Amino acid sequence: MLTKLHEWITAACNRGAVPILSHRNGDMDTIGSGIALASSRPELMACGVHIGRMAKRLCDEMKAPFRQLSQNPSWPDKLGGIIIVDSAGPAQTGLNLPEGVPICIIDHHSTSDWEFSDDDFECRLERRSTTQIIHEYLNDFSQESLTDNVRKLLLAGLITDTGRFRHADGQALATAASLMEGAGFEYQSFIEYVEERVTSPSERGAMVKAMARANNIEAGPWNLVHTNASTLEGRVAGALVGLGAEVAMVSRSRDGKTRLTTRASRVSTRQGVHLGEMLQNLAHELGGEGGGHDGAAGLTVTIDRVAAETAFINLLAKTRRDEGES
Ligand SMILES: [Mn+2]
Repeated sequence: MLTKLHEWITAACNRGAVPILSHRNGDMDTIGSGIALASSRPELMACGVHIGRMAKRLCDEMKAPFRQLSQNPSWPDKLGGIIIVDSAGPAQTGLNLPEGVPICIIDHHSTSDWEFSDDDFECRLERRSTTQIIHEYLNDFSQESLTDNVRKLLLAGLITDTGRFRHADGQALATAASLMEGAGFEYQSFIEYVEERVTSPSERGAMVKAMARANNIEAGPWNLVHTNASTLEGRVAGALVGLGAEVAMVSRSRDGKTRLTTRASRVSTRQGVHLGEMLQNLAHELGGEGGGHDGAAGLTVTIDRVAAETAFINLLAKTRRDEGES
C-alpha cells in the first residue's frame, strides 16, 4: 500500500504542483498530516480552508508552512494531483475540487464517501490517526523528513485523535514509541504543552449552559445524553461520555445547516454501536454528509435541528445490543 502511495506521489510531483488538502475541521490530525507529508518534497504544499486552535498554536510556533484557502481557491496552472488527508468524503474538505485532476486519499476513517477514477488512489488504513500512516510512509521513503518539528506534528495528531491515548491500540503506542526514538525533545514537556487548553470565559459559559440543557434518555437498549451547543460540540460530547453516557449527541444549527456531533463509550461500540456507519446511513437517507469512526462521528444536514436529532435517536433505538461483549 505505501509503495503504491509513493509511486502515486512521485508521478504526481513529476507532473506539477501537488496541494495536500486537509479536513475543513482543521484538527491536529489533518493539519499535522498535511504539513508533515508536505515536508518530504518541494512540489507538495499543505493547505485547507481552516486551521484549528491547537494546530495553529503549534504551527505558529514552528513557523510551519500552511496555506489557508478560500472556498473557491485559484489552483496553480500545472496541478500534478491533489492529496486529501483525514477526510471521509469530498464535502469534508469544505471546497469544490477542480475537475480532471487525479486525487489521492490518505485516511483512517472507517467510512468513505469518495468516488474514484482510474488515476486516483485511496490509501485508507486501519489506524488510530492519519499521522500514523504519514509516519509509516516517511519512515519508509523519506527518513530525513522526520525532523523534531515533523515528529511533534505527527505525535500531536496521534495524541489528540486517540484522546490522549485512551483510544490507542498496540500499533498506535508503537508509533508513539518510534516517534520518540531519535527525537530531540522530551515527551513529558511536549504533552504538557499539547494539553494546555485555552478556554475563553464565553466558551466556558457556553459549554456549561449546554451541559445544563442536556437530556438523559433511553433510546431503545441504549442510554443517550443529548444537548445542543453553540460552540466546541466535540468537547461537550466528550464530557458527556466522561459523565457516564453510553452515547452522547450534541447538535448545533447555523446558516440553515444542522450538525450532529456524536460520541460513544468503548463498551457501547463493543456492544454494537458504530456511530460512523450510523451517520453515514443518515446522511444518505436525509441528504448530507456524515461518517467517521465507531466511537466518534459527525453529520451535517440541511434539515432542522429537532428533525435531525429525532432521526438519530430513532436509528439508535433500532440498533441491537450485543450483551455478550463488554
Ligand atoms: Mn483523524
